[in-house]
Amino acid sequence: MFDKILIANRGEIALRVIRACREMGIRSVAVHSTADADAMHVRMADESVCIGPPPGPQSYLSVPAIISACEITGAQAIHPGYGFLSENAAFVQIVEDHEITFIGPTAEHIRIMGDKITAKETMKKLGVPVVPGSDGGVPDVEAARKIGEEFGYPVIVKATAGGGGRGMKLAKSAAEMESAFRTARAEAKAAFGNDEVYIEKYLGKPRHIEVQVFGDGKGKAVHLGERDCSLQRRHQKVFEEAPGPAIDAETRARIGKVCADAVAAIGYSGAGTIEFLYEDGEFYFIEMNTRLQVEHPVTEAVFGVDLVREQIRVAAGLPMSFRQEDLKVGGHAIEIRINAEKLPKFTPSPGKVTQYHAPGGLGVRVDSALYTGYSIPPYYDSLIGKLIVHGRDRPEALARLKRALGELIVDGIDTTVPLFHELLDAPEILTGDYDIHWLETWLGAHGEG
Ligand code: MV4
Repeated sequence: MFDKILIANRGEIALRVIRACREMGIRSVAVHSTADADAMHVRMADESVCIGPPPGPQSYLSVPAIISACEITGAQAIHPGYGFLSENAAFVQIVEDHEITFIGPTAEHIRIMGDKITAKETMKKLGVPVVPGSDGGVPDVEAARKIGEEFGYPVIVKATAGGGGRGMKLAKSAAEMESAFRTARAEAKAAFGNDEVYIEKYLGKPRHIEVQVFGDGKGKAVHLGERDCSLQRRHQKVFEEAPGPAIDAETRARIGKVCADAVAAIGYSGAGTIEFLYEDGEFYFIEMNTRLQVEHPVTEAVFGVDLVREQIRVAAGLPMSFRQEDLKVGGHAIEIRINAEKLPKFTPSPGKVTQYHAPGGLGVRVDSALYTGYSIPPYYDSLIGKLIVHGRDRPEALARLKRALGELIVDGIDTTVPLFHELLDAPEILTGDYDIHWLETWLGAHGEG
């Protein structure tokens, strides 16, 4: 096992990894920008290294700075958290070239899943159901029109280098195809330096269901059920839950096995998420994320596992500490993301937190790097905390969420907390009857958006 791990991240996820390290008796190294000298992850780590000025590219995204911090401190492994360098195959390659262990999948697996056409092709071959559409890249408008005719409109044009909602264009009819295709290409070229696009049948009102998988890197893998992350605004998740309200035990076991078998077949190592659109009882693969996700705590709550501990174990060459038959859904968990943003337009609201009090009690977890007196810097994303609740069933989790939200105090800045007080009164939230478009429609009707 490693003696020392460097965490190439900040905020709540850096704390999350430090906590796992401490429980495992592993020393932790925080890295930070000059703007983050007072950040909680710096205080909580055993050691810290300042790696540069506030903008991402000069600190948290600076490969030389992070490798140097490892060399200086003698850290044997790097945990990337999410975002920043977590899905950067070139970074992983450099880390390995320095004989440092990357806590995550191989550069090759990251590369495969980072190219959405290759990812889809790989998953299809492995028996994972995919969205009907073009076989790989679509070279020109003529080919795009053929796909449109073959699958029927509406179709969606997606950038292979995109993902997470970036670089997509809808074509509702043949008349819209040329413009959608050309725009998608041009935008993909400008945003990613890669203009390759593919086309899928557009699903009108699916849910976003993602399956948590975990591999040992030696051909064994398990699944830890699904999360329903349909409640999103502008491709940012807002509210996530496990298990999915629309998924029964039999469906979970079936799609879970398909996913676990697929990642086992490629020798995948560590945590991964296989994203699906789910409509009319069918799953359609869209993307795979090769990182620990923001919303991993809802899975941890219902399965009673520590996913970061497992990531560290398999990175160190140890076996996973559970088998598929040990993993049973226990109760229901919900996470809400609290952002430093001002409603109704979700305007970033950095500044000094004059008072902070985290909720507690039975079934409540708060993952946050906030403290009273902390100044939220303007340079990074606006997530300031996650409130995760766990109950025996969904109604209990919802009641607990409402109760915990009432205990939360964040003064001095604007946050998205008031949104959740309102959201928890919406009938569709109470029944679980929502799809990927429900939240934005609801926000529109509530004067927000
Ligand atoms: C789609 C889709 C409908 N049909 N693909 C958006 C994010 C990216 N991961 C995939 N996305 C979508 N792909 C087909 N064939 C609708 C979306 C989509 C969406 C997906 C998940 C959660 C929220 C969403 C909001 C708008 C569109």
